[in-house]
Amino acid sequence: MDRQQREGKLRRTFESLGPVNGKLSGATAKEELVKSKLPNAVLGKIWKLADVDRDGYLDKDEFALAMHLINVKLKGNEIPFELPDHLIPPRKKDKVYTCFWGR
Ligand SMILES: [Ca+2]
Repeated sequence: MDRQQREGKLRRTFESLGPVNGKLSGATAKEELVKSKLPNAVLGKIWKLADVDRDGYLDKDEFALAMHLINVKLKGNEIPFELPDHLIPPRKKDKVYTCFWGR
């Protein structure tokens, strides 16, 4: 699959889960995440990294990020402890910044 096909598939998956106001609730997103068969502890970690703005919902960017992190793990690589800069959705950068300062 090339990049465009991957993004198309991701978008269809996201839409098929029935986002409300462009966001998936934690419970809805979890249904998709558990399909990866990764342990809950790992999924929890993925969730924390993917919900960049910590609002308890995954929008399309965050969902894409969660799926990416799942792939990283499924390929046998470790999930980063903190999100590397290049993985942060551009539209979320200011929010991440706020989170870091708010710790
Ligand atoms: Ca979020």
